[in-house]
Amino acid sequence: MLTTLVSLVSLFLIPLRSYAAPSATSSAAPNPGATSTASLNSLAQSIGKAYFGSATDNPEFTDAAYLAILSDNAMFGQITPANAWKWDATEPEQGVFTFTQADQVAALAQGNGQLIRGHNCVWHQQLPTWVSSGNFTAAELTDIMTTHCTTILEHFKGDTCEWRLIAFDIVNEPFNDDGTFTSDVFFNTLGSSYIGTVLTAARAADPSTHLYINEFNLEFAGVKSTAMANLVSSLKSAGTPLDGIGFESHLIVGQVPTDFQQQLESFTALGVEVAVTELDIRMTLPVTDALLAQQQADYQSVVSACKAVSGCVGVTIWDYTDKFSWIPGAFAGQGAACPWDDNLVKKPAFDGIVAGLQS
Ligand code: 9MR
Repeated sequence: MLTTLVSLVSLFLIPLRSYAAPSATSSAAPNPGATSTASLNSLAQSIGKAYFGSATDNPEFTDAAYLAILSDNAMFGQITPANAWKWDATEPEQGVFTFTQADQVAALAQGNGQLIRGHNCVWHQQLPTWVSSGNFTAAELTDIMTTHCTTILEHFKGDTCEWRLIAFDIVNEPFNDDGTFTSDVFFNTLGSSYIGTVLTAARAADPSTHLYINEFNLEFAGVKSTAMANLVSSLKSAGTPLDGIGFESHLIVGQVPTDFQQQLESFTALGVEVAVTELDIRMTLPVTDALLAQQQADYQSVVSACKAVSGCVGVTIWDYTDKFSWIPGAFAGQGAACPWDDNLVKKPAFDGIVAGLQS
């Protein structure tokens, strides 16, 4: 009896709760959405880019509405596995390679006719402790690192798969913001030579995918981008295989660097291609119409910077929807960084991307 009463009361409470106290994000009227019906990848390819893409992650594949949008290859011609190809996911124990999750992303891309950007071989995060705390000698760690990357690259290389692995972030985030090398097990054991070593091993394993170093805060001139430029120059003059530099582009609404395009050009001048690899533009919540309008302008300026540089091959957003964005989990009080909202509805930022590809 009591249970029935509680259920009855809850039946009335649930609708009441959903209408009470509208959140600040949806105060008087709903925020404006996008108006364009364009398809981003088709548009990007029509102006000579290789793709417009999105990151994705395996737990999201159970969301049918999400997956339907992601799988539209006119909208997204490329996907990046946000987590499934990382070291902790693919070699959790030394010599034990697990490709179940990674293969799911590959199969999705293949089924959809989408390119993949591999992400990543060597990074100081999401690194199993058997690597980071193994106290290996330089020779041992060199072998561990090259075995890991060679195995991953050989597993996924284009020769053996129908889908195309267009690029691979071989080295991820090697620098601190002050331009010094990140103090991780690779740098601490091997010095900066680990970068050339792993790039060389990657080329041998898969001669066709484009080998990248991927980094954040290169989008404006400063000590970090200078350090990266010096690294590119020294790798190039040593004949080390290196094809591209990834500009992650985790940006803030109203603070897109004005020299973004010059930064892209300064790297293509060194003989590498560039790509915008992890674009999102976050805001301090709550969402307002003014912030959405600024975000629209910001997406447009990033995308038009890539458009203007012929060596900028494509743009990848770091998941397309706020529903699965990493931002709220990493930056308290911030979010709404993606072009689609939590309900998979296109935001004004979408129109900004379209305008950036068209203008
Ligand atoms: O999107 C990824 C998130 O799900 C992980 O929790 C996080 C762990 O650091 O990594 C995220 O992706 C990162 C990418 O691999 C490298 N550049 C920064 C991205 C955001 O942290």
